[in-house]
Amino acid sequence: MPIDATLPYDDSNIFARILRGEIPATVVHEDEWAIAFNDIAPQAPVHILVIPRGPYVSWDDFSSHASPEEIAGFVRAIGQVARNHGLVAPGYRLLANIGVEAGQEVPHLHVHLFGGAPLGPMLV
Ligand code: DGP
Repeated sequence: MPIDATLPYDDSNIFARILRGEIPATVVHEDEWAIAFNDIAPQAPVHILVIPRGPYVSWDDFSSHASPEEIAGFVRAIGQVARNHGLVAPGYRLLANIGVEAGQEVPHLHVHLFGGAPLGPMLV
């Protein structure tokens, strides 16, 4: 069920629990500002979710309330993950579902990073 991304942050969500180490995930990157882990249901050979450590539901929330350091750290973490997986030259896709019409399921901002094979055209 897609979430209403305008609701306040709920720290019982699954990614908050991964951040706190309460449930396992295959973490591929972590730093002061972000962590990245493999998606539980990969849709490409590489399918990684990159999330800010801070409690943000949506891009609106993050871009309005995160500090410049958090924003830079999150953006840099995405780039670092792509480099670490050898995706800079072949290329990769970033996608963020925000809110109901995009089908966002987890109410903690996350960017999907897809790669490792030709991905075909974006359908939407
Ligand atoms: P979205 O629809 O953009 O909110 O994507 C949520 C993604 O989160 C979806 O691709 C599946 C993934 N996911 C959901 N639950 C878990 C989990 O417990 N662990 C991991 N690693 N990924 C999860």
